[in-house]
Amino acid sequence: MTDDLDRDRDLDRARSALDSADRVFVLTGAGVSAESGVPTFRGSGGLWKEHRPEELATPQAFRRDPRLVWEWYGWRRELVSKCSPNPGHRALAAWAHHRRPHVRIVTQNVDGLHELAARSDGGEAALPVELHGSLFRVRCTGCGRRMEHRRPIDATSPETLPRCDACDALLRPDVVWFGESLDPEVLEEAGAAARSADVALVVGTSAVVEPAASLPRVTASSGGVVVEVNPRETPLTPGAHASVRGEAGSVLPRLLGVEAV
Ligand code: BJW
Ligand code: ZN
Repeated sequence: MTDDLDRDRDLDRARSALDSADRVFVLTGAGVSAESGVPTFRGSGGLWKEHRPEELATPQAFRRDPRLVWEWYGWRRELVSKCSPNPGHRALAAWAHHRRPHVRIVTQNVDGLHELAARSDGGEAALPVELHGSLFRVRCTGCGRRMEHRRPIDATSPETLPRCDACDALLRPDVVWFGESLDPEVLEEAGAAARSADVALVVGTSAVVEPAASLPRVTASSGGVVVEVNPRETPLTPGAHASVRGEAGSVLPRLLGVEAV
């Protein structure tokens, strides 16, 4: 009962902050895609075979065993290509497209589901900034060329892994691994959106991976407030203006006043 009252109070606080905002910076993480069937990284269900994502999402892991890392990414690609945007993605896309305030969606996810939701809503304006790259792009480890790549990955042996047409070097997923820098332009765009926002709406991230986790704090230190949507507490919760406990797919349509289509 108290939980319900707390949730309603936080939902009201979050809604009024968003209603009076001129600019909103939205930061999403794996939790926003959980209801689409995409596994999150941390917590239950975060393991793939016996491996932790933190052990696979590194340049060292790729150098040591590219076949294993490609097998994981191939599995994730196949899984994600069968998933669709959920009501949370769709509510965000519709809100960003049709409503004031000005909204910038920045995601840590590499699944492309925000983009799919935006395109099916007809809203180019709601295309997200992808901080950690894309599952469906590759980068050449030799010549650095980047390209879209959606074909199935044959990871049965090191010899069958995808190679560059131009220089024959091994291709790698075009994602940002631990210890690698984010694309400076992408990070600058996200930072500018965070700095100029009245509200940082943070959805479905454990807020432990930097530099993404610090972006909502940039909004707060520039005079804005943080609104969080997550079933669990995160390091951002104590400083949040409102923290709505719940799943993105049910909270976001209510919070944003947009019925998912
Ligand atoms: C729901 C829900 C539902 C569930 N609805 N919610 C400063 C201090 C300390 C360390 C560092 C630092 N600066 C940099 C570092 C090092 C490192 C780092 O952050 N380490 C920390 C873990 C300690 N950062 C980096 O290396 C970054 N590079 C960098 O900063 O370069 C410069 C530099 C290098 C070295 C040293 C210093 C500076 C790069 C980070 C790249 C992260 N890459 C990954 C993989 C991407 C590719 C791929 O997908 O394979 O990105 S790791 C993984 O974590 C992935 C995610 O995008 C990211 C964040 O995870 P996320 O989204 O938060 O998911 P979960 O699973 O953690 O949380 C899910 C949440 O959803 C939970 O809260 C649930 O409760 C919730 N939820 N269901 C709503 N239905
Ligand atoms: Zn090449």
